Amino acid sequence: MRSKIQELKKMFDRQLQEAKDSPALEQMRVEFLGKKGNITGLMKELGKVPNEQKKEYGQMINSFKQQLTDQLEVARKELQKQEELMAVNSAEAYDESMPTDHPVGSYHPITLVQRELEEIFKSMGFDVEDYNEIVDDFHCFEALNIPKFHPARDMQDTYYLDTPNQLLKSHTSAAQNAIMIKYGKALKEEGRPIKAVFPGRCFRNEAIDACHENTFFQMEGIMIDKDISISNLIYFMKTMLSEVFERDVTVRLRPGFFPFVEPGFELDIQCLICGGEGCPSCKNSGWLELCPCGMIHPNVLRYGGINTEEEPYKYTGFAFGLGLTRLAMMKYGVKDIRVFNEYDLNALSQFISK
Ligand code: FA5
Repeated sequence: MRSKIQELKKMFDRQLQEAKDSPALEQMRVEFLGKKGNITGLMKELGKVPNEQKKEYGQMINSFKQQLTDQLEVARKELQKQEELMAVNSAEAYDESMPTDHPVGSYHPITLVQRELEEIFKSMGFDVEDYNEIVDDFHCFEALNIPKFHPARDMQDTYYLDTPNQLLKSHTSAAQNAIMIKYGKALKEEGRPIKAVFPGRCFRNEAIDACHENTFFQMEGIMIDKDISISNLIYFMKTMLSEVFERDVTVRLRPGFFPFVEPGFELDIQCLICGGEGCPSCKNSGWLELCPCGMIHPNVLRYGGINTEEEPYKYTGFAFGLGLTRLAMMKYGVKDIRVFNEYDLNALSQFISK
C-alpha cells in the first residue's frame, strides 16, 4: 500500500507539471479523486489489508487525498490567474489598423525642416549621410586644417569627454573627412562627383541667448568634382533658400574665416522676425548668420584622399554648414531658439510640414 501511494504521488506530480490549462487539471481531478479514481481504488484495496493495519493505511490514504486536493486547488488558482491575464493582454493587443481617439504625436519642427532640406538636396542629386555625435580630435579639427593649439579652436568652445581624444561634435564639418573617404573611390574611378549633405546635432559650451543654444543642429553639405567653383556654391545656396522659404528672402554674402575653406564666406539672412530692424532673435543686427560656406581648402581635400594636383585630375569643391536650428527659427517665426529644446508640447506640436 505504501509503495502504491508513492507511485501514485510520482505520477500525480508529473502530470501536474505538464498540466497547462483548466481542462487538464479537471481531468487529473477525475483520474485521482473522482468516484472511479485512484483514491477510490486505494480505499477498495483497504478492505484486503489486515485489521490491525487498517487504521494506519486509512489515515495514510486520507492524508494523501487531502494533499492531492490541496495541490490541485493551488494549481487551479494559479492557472486561472494566468488565463485571466492572457485574456486581458489579447483584448488590449495593439492593432494598428484600428481607428484611435488618442491624439497622435507630431514631428519636432527641426525634424520637419531637416526632412524638407533632405528632400530638396536629394532632388538636386545629393546623398544624405548620418554621422556620430561623439567624434575624435582628428575628425573634428585636424582633418579640417585646424591643428592642435590653433586659435580657430577657440571659436568652438568644445565639450571634451573623459575618454581620451573623444569629444562631442562641435560642428557637422567633423564628418567631411569620412564622407570624402567613403565617396572618393567612385569619384576617382567612375568620375561620380561627391555630393552629400549630412545633418547632425552639435554641442558647444555657449552663453545661451535667443539665438544661441548649447545643443543645436546644423546641416553640412559638400560637393567635389572637377571644376567646381564659387558659382556652383552660390547656385545651390540660392536654390536651397528659395525652396525652403517659398518666398523672397534677402541674403548677403561676406568674407568669413574658417581654416577649412579658402575663400570662406558668411551667408547671412535678413532677420524674418523683425524684417531687418533689429531684435533679440538677431542680436539687434537685423541679420542672422545662417550658412557659412566656402571652397574646400586643398589640405582638407588631401586629408580626405582627394587629389588636388593637375595630374591625373585636379579636384575642387565647396562646403557649407547650414544652421538648421536657426533656419527653423526663421521659417516658423520662432523668436527664441530655446523653445526648441524646452519640450513644451503646446509650443512644439503646432508645426506641420508642408
Ligand atoms: C561652423 O560650424 C562651420 N563648421 C561651418 C562651415 C562649414 C563653414 C563648411 C565653412 C564650410 P559656425 O560656427 O559659424 O561655423 O556655425 C555655423 C552655423 O551654425 C551658424 O551660422 C549658425 O547658424 C549655427 N550655429 C552656430 N552656433 C550656434 C549655436 N550656439 N546655436 C545655434 N546655432 C548655432
